[in-house]
Amino acid sequence: MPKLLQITAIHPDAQARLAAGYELVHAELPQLDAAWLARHGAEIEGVVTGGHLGLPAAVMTGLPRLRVIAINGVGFDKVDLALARSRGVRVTNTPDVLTDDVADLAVGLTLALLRRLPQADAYVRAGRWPAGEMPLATKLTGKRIGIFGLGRIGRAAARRFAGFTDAIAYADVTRQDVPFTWHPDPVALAAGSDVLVICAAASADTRRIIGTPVFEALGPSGVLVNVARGSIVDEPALVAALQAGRLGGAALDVFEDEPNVPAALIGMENVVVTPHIASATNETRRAMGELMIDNIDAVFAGRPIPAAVV
Ligand code: 8YV
Repeated sequence: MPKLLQITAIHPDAQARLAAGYELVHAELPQLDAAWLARHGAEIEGVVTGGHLGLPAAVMTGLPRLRVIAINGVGFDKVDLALARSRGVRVTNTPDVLTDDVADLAVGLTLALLRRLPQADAYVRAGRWPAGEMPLATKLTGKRIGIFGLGRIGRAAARRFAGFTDAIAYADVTRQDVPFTWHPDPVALAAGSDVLVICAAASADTRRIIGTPVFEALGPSGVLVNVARGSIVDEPALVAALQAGRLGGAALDVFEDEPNVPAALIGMENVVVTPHIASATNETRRAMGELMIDNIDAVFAGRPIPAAVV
């Protein structure tokens, strides 16, 4: 049985299937130092990781027999693809099966933020209802929605938001054949949006692309929703814009330095935070795990890989 290094938890059903077909070595990323690699590195033929973790280049280099980096997620921004390619290491991911969940959460976070659902829940639980009604919230229906990144997830989010409004626009590098207004850049998109939803893939091109000019364009009644990657947003600039009241609010599932969320964000009433749960449903995590193992099986069997990045 090939030996795999597993650095992320996967769905229990997928875990059982993985354990039946492979010898598993479990470790956490911080453990994978030079001493660990010197002891175990030569035995490892595959790595099971998450989109949020990827695999540091130093670890990849310390695994001389590595054949596959299997990501239990769609994002591959934390894997050095050029290095993998140069070493003949395949990189696989789990697209499509998580699209619905991520798009669902984009809508859920938007509603949570505008309708103040976390505060409403806390209000009832704290026994405050008998003393009076909550302050009024903000309506979603009819608002102008801007989608930054119209890939699979962005399109799925746009379809969902189309149930709330006719005013949907997007920014992406290329104009697409869709019934939504195209803007070439995120500042122009933000200027015409009440809600800016980040659905783009993380890359060197999108790193911190959502910064002060975008927040200024969104303005004090605009809000930011991020279900993509923390690295796309300039987090210190976001905190500053929210603190100064130059941006109306934010609903965030992803952060620059997970699992660390800036204390300033946690202290704000007009911010909703969730712990990177966009794909975290039983159904979807099971499907991701199955696809991830299909990918690994294909590599070791020499078959075409269902979802190969490299
Ligand atoms: C997960 C993700 O949090 O798909 C991605 O890129 O970030 C998420 O689905 C993670 O990959 C689960 O392992």
